[in-house]
Amino acid sequence: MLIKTQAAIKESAVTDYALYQRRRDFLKIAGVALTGTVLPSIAPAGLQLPGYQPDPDSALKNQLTEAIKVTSYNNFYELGTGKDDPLKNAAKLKTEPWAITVEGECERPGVLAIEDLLAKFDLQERIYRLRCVEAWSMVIPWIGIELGQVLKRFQPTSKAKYVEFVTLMDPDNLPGQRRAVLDWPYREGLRMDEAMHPLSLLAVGLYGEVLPNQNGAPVRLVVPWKYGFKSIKSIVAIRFHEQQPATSWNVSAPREYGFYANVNPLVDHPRWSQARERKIGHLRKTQTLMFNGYAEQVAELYAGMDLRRQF
Ligand SMILES: Nc1nc2c(c(=O)[nH]1)N[C@H]1C(S)=C(S)[C@@H](COP(=O)(O)O)O[C@H]1N2
Ligand SMILES: [Mo]
Repeated sequence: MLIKTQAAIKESAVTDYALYQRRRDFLKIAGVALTGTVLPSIAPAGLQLPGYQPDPDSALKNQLTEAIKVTSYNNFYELGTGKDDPLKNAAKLKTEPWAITVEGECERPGVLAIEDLLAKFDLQERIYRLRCVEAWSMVIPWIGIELGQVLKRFQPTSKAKYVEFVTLMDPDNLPGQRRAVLDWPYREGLRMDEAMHPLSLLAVGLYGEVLPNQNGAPVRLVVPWKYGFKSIKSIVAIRFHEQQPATSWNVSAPREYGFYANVNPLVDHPRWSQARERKIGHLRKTQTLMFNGYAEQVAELYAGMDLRRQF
């Protein structure tokens, strides 16, 4: 791992996609290994990202949140409840070795090592807005694999109506898990059609680099039309279910955090409005968009549902 200098940290503070792209091209030409050179963060030392398809056409490419904010203002309760705790405690997350157990309602249950995930699936860059339930948002160039492509390999049966995701349980190392802030391990879930939707991503990197620990290394979910808490970090298990699985936030405060958690400016959180949000790095608040701006792609998944009741 390279030691980051102040200069390297400043250089990472790019907001403009073209600048980010030019810097990457320059590093490639200069033959610099990209991993660990740009982000001011603790990234797993051993992992390397193979080439990926960049996403220069995204309508969000000129709205990227600064890399330094993406990697230093986080929600990752296993590493502490303060926004700056995950970066401070990042080294406490042990990511090597890492594998995901896939089980439940599928023909071919198995264990997927992170190295195999990187070697066997096509990596893509996807610029997505992530909207936290706390009414702030970021725009992040993720690198990952379509979740559906991975799930298909395990051949879910016709009984598989839902899929559950589980975060690493390691209270000896993860300070947050020694306190009962949440029902550990962190668990999340999706309906099968949501999981198979091409927008759903298993992310392994961001800003051209291996995922930093504080952002959920080595592999996390990104479901851009749902509140951030659905995008579970540091996944060790995926389970197919016939029934809707229990999820950590829904168990801890069912009136505040529903199973669906679709971004919806018309349905307020019991303690605050969801109509507006603060883009991190901006002063003025902006209007929150239905399904976080992805309505055209995903609204049909919820046709006929009462989104006030099934929030
Ligand atoms: N395991 C785990 N996953 C998690 C969380 C968490 O505390 N633990 N926080 C969630 C919340 S509330 C948000 S907003 C996003 C934040 O992702 P980021 O820190 O990469 O921006 O991660 C989500 N995934
Ligand atoms: Mo969140």
